[in-house]
Amino acid sequence: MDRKNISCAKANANIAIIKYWGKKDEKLKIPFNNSISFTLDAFYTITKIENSSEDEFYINDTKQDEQEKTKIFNFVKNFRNDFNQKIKISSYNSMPTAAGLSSSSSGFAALTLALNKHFNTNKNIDELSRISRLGSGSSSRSFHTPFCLWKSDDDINSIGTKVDSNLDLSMIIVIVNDKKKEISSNQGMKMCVDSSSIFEKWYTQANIDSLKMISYLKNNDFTNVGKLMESNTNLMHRTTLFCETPFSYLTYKTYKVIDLIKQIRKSGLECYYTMDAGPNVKILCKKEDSYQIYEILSKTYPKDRLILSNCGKGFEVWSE
Ligand code: 2P0
Repeated sequence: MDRKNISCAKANANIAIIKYWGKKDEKLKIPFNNSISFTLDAFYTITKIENSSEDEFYINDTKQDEQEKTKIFNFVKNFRNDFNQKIKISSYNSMPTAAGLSSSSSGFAALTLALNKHFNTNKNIDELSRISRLGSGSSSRSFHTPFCLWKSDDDINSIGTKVDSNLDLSMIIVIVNDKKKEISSNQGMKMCVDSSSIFEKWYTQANIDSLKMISYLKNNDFTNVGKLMESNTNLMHRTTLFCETPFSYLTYKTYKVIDLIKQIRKSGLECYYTMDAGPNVKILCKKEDSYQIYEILSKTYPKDRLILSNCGKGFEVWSE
């Protein structure tokens, strides 16, 4: 059989239930605070790497511009020793790219895993999580499922580690806007680090939140997991309003979804919201309630704007 020597990896995206918002080391992407995530089965990236006559980078079959290509091939240096060994990288995202749907978390995790395979570098999970972090901070959390803690620590120890829990949860994503965001999360968090008057309050509280969240997860205390997730996202989004030039990722449509979640909760079905660097809303609920909540949401939102996801099953690596 003809072997084409294509190295492939699949990684799930993760959504933070305690947010990463602000780097204390820009270059090494070391965060000010610990964050905790939940991986999604429905949101993933598959990356294929093959030898080529020139370095190339595609996302969803579209050739990427020089700026994107340079960023990615700088990252390739973490695995490639022989610069003459050119490769073609083809990534496929199951979700819209750069719309606050965490495509960079699965993107860099899948790329890291595929590069490790292609160049036979045999790095362990901790090393892969660390290197992936250098590409995109949140991707360091895509190496453990369903819950992962990413610590604010030094370069070696600021990596993803598994958080124990028996909670069986799902997430429903309400897409109110799938366009590429105007202020990237990198720019947004930098603006907050540089000028938000409540930034210190944010990361101090987020570090406290991360410890509480670990204990709620361990105790399978879904009510407190949900409440804490909401207060954490609320404070993260408040930091943007206290910048020298205030801005917000949230829109009127975001708040309409939040109102609906509160109504559903009042009716006795537990569900909680969180938002990232974009207006889309992610709703955390027990898996056993997820379909019923999805059906209620579908009375207000078309089904092509709703994605129901269980937790990710873990990454995969293979060759073709
Ligand atoms: C998070 N976000 O914890 C937070 C919440 C956005 C809002 O992680 O600059 O694209 O590459 O490290 O990985 C955005 O993450 O940012 C992000 P960089 P990245 O999920």
